[in-house]
Amino acid sequence: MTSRDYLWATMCVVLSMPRVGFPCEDIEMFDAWVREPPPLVTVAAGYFTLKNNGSEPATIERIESACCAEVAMHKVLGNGDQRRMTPIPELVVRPGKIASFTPGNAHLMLIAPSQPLQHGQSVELRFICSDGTSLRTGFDVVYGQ
Ligand SMILES: [Cu+2]
Repeated sequence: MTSRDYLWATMCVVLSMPRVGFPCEDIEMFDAWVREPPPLVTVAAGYFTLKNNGSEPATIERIESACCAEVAMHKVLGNGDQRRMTPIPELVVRPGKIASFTPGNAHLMLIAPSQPLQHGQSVELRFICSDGTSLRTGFDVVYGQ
């Protein structure tokens, strides 16, 4: 086999391989918003809906942002006075599935913002998947709701 034949053979193998997944890049984000916290409150809640349009599960391991000291995923357990929240260590979204963080169900905690979060602003959050891919999304800071 000449080196040219070898090159073609290699290219054919590469082109015929199944597409390798990039889980966080196949995520579509909807309704990403942060509730403006009351004055002097140093934590804010964020909400979103996302869909995994890829062919592999997307495992979101953590979320980063320059806005805040920390961004955590929490779910709400129980109801009424019994309500409490607990961390979500990772969020797995199967292919074609939707995950919704909505009030009373689950939320992001934006902890210790470096500047007050006020309506009209947008904060950029970066969702990081277990394979190292990531997704940046702007969250609109909204008053009330
Ligand atoms: Cu929380």
